[in-house]
Amino acid sequence: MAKKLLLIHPVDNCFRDLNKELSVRLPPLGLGIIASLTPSDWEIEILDENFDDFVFKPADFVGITAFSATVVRAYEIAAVYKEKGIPTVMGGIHASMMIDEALQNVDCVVVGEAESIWPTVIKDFESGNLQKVYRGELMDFHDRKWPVPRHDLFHKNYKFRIVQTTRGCPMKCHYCSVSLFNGYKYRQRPIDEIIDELKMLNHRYINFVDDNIIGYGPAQEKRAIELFKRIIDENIKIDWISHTSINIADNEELMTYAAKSGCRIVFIGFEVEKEEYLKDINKKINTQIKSSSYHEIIKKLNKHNIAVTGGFMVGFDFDTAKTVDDRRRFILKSGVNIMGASIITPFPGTVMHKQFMDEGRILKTNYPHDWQYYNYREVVIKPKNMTVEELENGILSYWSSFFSIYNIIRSALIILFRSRNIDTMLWVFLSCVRRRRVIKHFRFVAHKDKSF
Ligand code: B12
Repeated sequence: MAKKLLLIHPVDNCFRDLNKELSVRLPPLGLGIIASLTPSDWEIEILDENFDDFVFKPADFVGITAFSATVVRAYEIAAVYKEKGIPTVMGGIHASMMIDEALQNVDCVVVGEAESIWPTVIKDFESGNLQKVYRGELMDFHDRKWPVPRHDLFHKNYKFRIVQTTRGCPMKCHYCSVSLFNGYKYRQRPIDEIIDELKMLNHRYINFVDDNIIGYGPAQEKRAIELFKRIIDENIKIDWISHTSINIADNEELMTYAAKSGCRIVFIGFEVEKEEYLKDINKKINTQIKSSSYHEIIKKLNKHNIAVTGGFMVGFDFDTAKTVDDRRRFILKSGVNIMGASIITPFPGTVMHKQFMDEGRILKTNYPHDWQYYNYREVVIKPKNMTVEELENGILSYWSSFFSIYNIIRSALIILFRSRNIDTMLWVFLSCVRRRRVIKHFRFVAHKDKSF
């Protein structure tokens, strides 16, 4: 009889009861890749808590993925299998950074990217020789075929399909764990492979889950243009969103082809509004331009029919209650179409985590229980120049001002005026409405706050 691999995507306790149809959710691509690397004589199922309530399902081997925010739930599920004597393996960013902690909860940990090592894990499992830790290499995807993720195993009700075209980031922003995990080299998938995957998916809505789809220099921007042109030439009709860096607005050709290939929204990490602050957090890519031109960048993209989700952060050591409020005003004035506001969060493995730990300024250290608060929405550190309450109130004020009904309508009208395109306006309007719902839900769950 075929052996069964059960792959589990846990969802953090705060979000489990949110409306299951919400399009802010995305399929667990890592598990789709693990499935595609597993020999064909295995039966594979993905249990996805975004849609299905967890019930025990028999399996020979159980693989679980987790971010820090979802790891508590992941360990709860692992305990169920441990009790039944079914072997468990965990991978993903959290377990990779917290190997010893994970090993207290699962039998085996795959550290880093799994493509190079998963076949060995399966072989060892089959021969009864499963090791405790396996380390994946950072593969160069240029000269090898990526396994096409098993998109067919994801829940059909996801609005977006996800595709990754690059991995790695040469930047060393203090708060981010991406380069630690995916390396400093920007690795690009062959365009032919991406085009084949898009054709196979044959789905309208695509989220390219790259950290920066346009890359970090002229050659990489050229490659992005090539990708967008191929999407157009092959007549692949998609609406897509992705993360990008600020320099997209310096390249007219890039914006033109991105828009023509179906780009609807780009997420740009602006983070903070002053050059000295950007230097402080080592966000080098943004210091190349003046933050006073953030609004020009947004305007340019909007004129190309591309909406901008602006990512901003609060809670740095240079922040006071006043600078936090100044940033809020700056955001409202910047003309950003959708706002992503986060409280700084020292994720495991980052420079920031070490620094805060050394200074004894992490408030939530009852690990693993407290990892669930590491979600960018809750205060887990002791701020330097303000109280925890001031920081909490700060982020609440960002949400209630940006996602007020008045401001959502204002944002929709701004982009309509700039793009003269009703579709683009609707993307902004609906994204803001969805974010408002998520934040409202969060405020209620975390703060029992029904207002707003
Ligand atoms: C897409 C994405 C999302 C999607 C979710 C996608 C999903 N369900 O998996 C959405 C938008 C919902 C999301 C939400 C959040 N995200 Co997010 N997200 C990403 C992003 C941009 C890409 C992830 C991805 O799909 N990568 C591609 C896949 C192929 O890589 P992978 O998952 O790492 O899988 C590989 C390996 O890890 C391994 N692997 C993974 N799982 C398993 C399991 C087993 C058994 C094995 C063997 C191997 C294995 O194999 C895979 C192939 O090599 C990353 C940034 C990044 N570069 O990773 C941030 C990132 C993972 N997110 C992050 C965070 C903080 C969040 C949020 C907490 C905050 C927020 N923005 O609201 C929430 C938490 C979600 C929740 N509460 O449930 C952080 C995580 C830091 C940390 N230590 O936890 C990251 C690194 C971004 C960052 N710079 O801070 N996110």
